[in-house]
Amino acid sequence: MTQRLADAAADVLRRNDLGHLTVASPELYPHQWSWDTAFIAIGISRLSITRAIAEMASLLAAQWPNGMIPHIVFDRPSGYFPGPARWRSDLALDPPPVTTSGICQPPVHSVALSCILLEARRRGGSDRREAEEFVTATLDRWLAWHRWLAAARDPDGTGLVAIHHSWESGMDNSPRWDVPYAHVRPGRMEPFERTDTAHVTDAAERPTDAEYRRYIWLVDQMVATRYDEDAIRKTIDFRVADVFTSALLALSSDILAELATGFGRPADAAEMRALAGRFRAGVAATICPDTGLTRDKDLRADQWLPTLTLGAFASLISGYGDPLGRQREALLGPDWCGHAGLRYAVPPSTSPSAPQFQRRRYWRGPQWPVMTWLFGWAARWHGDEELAGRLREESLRQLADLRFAEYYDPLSGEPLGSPAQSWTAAVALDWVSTP
Ligand code: 9WN
Repeated sequence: MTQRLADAAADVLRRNDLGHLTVASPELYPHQWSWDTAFIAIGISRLSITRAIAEMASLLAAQWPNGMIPHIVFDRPSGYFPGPARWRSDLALDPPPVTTSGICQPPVHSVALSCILLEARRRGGSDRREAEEFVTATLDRWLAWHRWLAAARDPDGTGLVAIHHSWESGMDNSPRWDVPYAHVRPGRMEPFERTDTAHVTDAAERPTDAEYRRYIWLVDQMVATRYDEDAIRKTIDFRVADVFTSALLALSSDILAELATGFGRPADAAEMRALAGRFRAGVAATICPDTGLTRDKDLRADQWLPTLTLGAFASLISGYGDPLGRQREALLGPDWCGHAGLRYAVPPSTSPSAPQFQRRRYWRGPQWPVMTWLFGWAARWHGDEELAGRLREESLRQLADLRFAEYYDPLSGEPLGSPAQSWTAAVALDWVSTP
C-alpha cells in the first residue's frame, strides 16, 4: 500500500504541475496559492529538490516590495473568481511583477524551507548544494515576509497577527469568523458571479452565497484603499486577531532563526527568535482560563471569540511547555479525535460536539489532511513523537482511498471538495516517506 500511495500522490503532483509552479487543484483552483505552495514543495522535495526549489522561487517572484507574500499568484487566465480584475493588485504595484491577489495567507514557508533542506542534506551532493544556495540567496526575502507580518499586522506589538479577510486565515468559513462576519453588512456593490460551486458535486460543501457577498465586499473595501495598510486598518469591516496564524508565525520564526544561525546570520537569528517569543506569548495570552483553549479576538468589537474549531489548539503549533497540556488532552478527547462517531481519529476542522458543526461544509466540520499533517509536524518539532505518530498513522489510513480530496466527511470518511488536491497529495507523499 505504501508504494501505491506514494506513486498515486506523485502522479497527482505531476499532473498539477505547470512546469514552474503547481496549481492548488486542477479545476477548482487553477493557480498558485501561498500556503499551498509550502506544503506542495514539501511533498515535491521527496521527488526532486530542484523542482521543490522552483516551486518556492516562483512564489517568491510574486512577493510584494513591502515584503507581503500574496495569497494567489495568477500566472494565466482562468475562470477562477475573484480573479485579477476584481483584486486589482495593479493599483498597489505599478508595474506589477506578476498579477496577484491583494491579501496574504499563513506563514508556513519556513517549514517548507527546513523540510527541503533536510531532505536535500540527506541526499547530499548537488541536491545539498542547490538547497543551501537557495536558502543563502533567499533568506532576506523570507525575513522580509516575517518582518512585514509583524509590522503591518501587529503594529502595537501585541503578539497577534490581525487579518482583514477570513481568506487570510486559510480557514475561510470556519465558525471562528461567524461573529465578526455578522458585523459585515455589504452595501451596493459591483455584481459578481461565483464560479467555485461549478467545480464541486454539491454546493453544500462550499461557503454560502451570503458568505461570498461578504468576502467580495471586503475585497472591494481593500481595493478602494489601493491596498494601503493604514487605510485598510481604519476602514475595513473585518479585523480579527487570528490566533492560529500568530502561532504559525511563532513556529516559523523559530525555524527561520535556526536557519539564520546555520547560515552565519546571528543578528537575524536573534531578531527572529525575539519575534517567535513575542508571538508565542501573544498566543498564550489568548488562552481561556476555563478551557485551556486558545481564542481569536475581534479587534473591531474588542471581543474574545472562543470556538470549538482548530483555532482552539494554537499552542500545539506555537509550542507548549507541558506535552500533557490541556490542549493536547482536548485534541485527543471525546469532542475531537476521540469522538465516537469519527471514521478516522484525526482533528475535524470544527468539533462534532459544536452547535455550528456541519459534516460536509468546508471548514465547518470536515477533516483536512493538510491540517492533520501540520499538527503532526508541529508535534514532532516540539518533541511529541507520540502525538505525531498517532496522527500520521490515522491520516495514512484516511489517505489510503487514493482520492487526495481537499477534505473528508469526518463521520462517513467520504472524500469531499476538490479531488486531486495538490497539498493533500503532497502531505501524503511526505507522510509515507517519513520513517
Ligand atoms: C480562497 C487553495 C485554497 C486554500 C484555502 C482554502 C481555499 C480559496 C477558495 O482554497 O480557499 O483562498 O477559493 O475557497 O480555504 O485554505 O489555500 O487550496
